[in-house]
Amino acid sequence: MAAAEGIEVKLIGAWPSPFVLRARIALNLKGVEYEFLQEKFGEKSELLLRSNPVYKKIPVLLHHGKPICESMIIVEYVDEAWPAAGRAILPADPYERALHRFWAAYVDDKLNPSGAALSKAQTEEAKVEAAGQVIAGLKLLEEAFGRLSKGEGFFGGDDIGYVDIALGCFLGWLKVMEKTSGVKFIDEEKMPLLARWAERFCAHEAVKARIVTLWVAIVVMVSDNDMVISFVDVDSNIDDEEKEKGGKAFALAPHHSVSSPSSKAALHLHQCQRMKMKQVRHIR
Ligand SMILES: N[C@@H](CCC(=O)N[C@@H](CS)C(=O)NCC(=O)O)C(=O)O
Repeated sequence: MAAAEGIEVKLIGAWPSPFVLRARIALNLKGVEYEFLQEKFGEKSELLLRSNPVYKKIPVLLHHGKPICESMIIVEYVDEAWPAAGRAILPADPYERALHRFWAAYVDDKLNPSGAALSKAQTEEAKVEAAGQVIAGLKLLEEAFGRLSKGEGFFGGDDIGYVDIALGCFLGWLKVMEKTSGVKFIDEEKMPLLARWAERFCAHEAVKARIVTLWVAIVVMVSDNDMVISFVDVDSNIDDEEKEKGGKAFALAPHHSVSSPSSKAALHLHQCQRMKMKQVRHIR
């Protein structure tokens, strides 16, 4: 969105961040217009440092210039600041609210560290162990889904709610991890409720455009223990024909490069060139 004077809601973020995605989904659900202030990786803007001096992390929501930090606090803030817009993100009943907060905290405190451990695992043994922890963590959420959804399509009932946002923001990255590890995390047979939920979540109007761009994050293994992650930034203004052709349509922005000698990085870039078309076709 173009920079505009007088927009009362601004979000400091970066599109590949799952935490930023949480704030965007909440704002979308409430139909709140906002200006997206894109941070560059490896650099922190003066505005970010001033707005979140404690953690210095994205996302930060600026409402009339006042900063709100931490993704799930932003989600709650959006729910409370725009109560009349859209459906409530947290349930009204105090006990139900407590349950939803519990499972959202579980995603950040238990599941997310397991995912991080998997992406850092160096040995086959460590990978198997970490992947097992992610799967065990998701199985608990499969059970929780039965309890929270009350037979409807989302953790939040008949629409996206608090736990949906907390967990769903990682679905793009889970796909990336499935590609790199070869492990199917949300298996349709073992976790049928979560598998169907994930499809519904990604297809939801408040999510669709954003999660799709996340899926073109590309991770390439250049050897067993050497991984390079690049992000292919998709410009939403480009037309479909140009997207199909690739090339000009994308700006390749290498983000992480983990222990990659330059020859491997070159190979990686070559693979990216090929993969991005495949990825784009797949998601369209
Ligand atoms: N607990 C935070 C986590 C946010 C977070 O880790 N953001 C990452 C981007 S995905 C970040 O800003 N990293 C920069 C840094 O760690 O310095 C939240 O929920 O908002």
